Amino acid sequence: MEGLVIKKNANLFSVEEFSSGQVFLRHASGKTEESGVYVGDRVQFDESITKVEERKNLLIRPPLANLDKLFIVISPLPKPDFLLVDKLLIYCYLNDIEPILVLNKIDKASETFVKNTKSIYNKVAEIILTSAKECSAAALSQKIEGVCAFAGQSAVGKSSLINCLLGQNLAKVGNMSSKIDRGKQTTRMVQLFKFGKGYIADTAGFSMLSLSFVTDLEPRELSSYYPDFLKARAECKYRSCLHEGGDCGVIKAVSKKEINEERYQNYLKILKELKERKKY
Ligand SMILES: Nc1nc2c(ncn2[C@@H]2O[C@H](COP(=O)(O)OP(=O)(O)O)[C@@H](O)[C@H]2O)c(=O)[nH]1
Ligand SMILES: [Mg+2]
Ligand SMILES: [Zn+2]
Repeated sequence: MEGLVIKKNANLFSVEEFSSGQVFLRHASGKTEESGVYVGDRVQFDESITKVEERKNLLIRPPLANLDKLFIVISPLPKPDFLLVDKLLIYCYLNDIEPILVLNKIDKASETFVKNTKSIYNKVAEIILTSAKECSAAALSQKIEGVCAFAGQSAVGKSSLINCLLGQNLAKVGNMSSKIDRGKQTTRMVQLFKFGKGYIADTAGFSMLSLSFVTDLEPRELSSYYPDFLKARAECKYRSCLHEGGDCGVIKAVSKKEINEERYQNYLKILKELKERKKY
């Protein structure tokens, strides 16, 4: 039989069989036990899990395989950390994950805030507006397809959105002042919930994706993960331009406001991190 691993509990996996949708509890065996089985894995199984199909990606924290879409959630409050957003976007492009930007708490957002956010990211990713408070998330629920997960700063409303979509209080909602997200929560479990044409990963206990992704990215490759830099990059004098100075199309585009200034500044910060990492 063939199925999808939707839950892991100690050594026991819940496998949803593809054709019947029936869920079987199975252990990994021999080779698959050695190499590891993760939530999101497509597997072959009989009395136990005998084979893990090739993965398109594997996140380590939270442990999740074959992620298709990542909803990057931001809100007017807490104020968006656009550096984190940009890192998550690169993470997605590197791992063959479709990023979608979710602007939550629109019940609290000013028109200017919405307009500014759209102007920064309209060339980069699809943007969806939601209010988890009013459970206004129709645009979001239509986008659920394949294995989907949520990421973003603490208190932007990830758990609230998941609860709104699933119609039950599965994910623990925190308040703005409590320091719940990391460490304190005891459930470090990832589970997939069927929703629409896909699954929603409830990654309770993980405030955001582990961002150790950048290690194997060459500094000069970085700007190829910036769709909004694409046109300007063609104007750089040198093909290996890092867009830090000199005769650079990207810098010109920033001064003409064709590329967002903050996005460019954050690009420089990520570039610096990559260069420093390379030194060791
Ligand atoms: N006004 C408003 N508050 C929200 C919205 N979504 C979440 N919140 C509140 O923001 C706080 C953090 O929400 P939570 O879902 O725990 O955020 P998470 O840390 O990203 O999972 C809670 O007090 C929620 O009630 C929203 O759309 N509008
Ligand atoms: Mg949460
Ligand atoms: Zn350049």
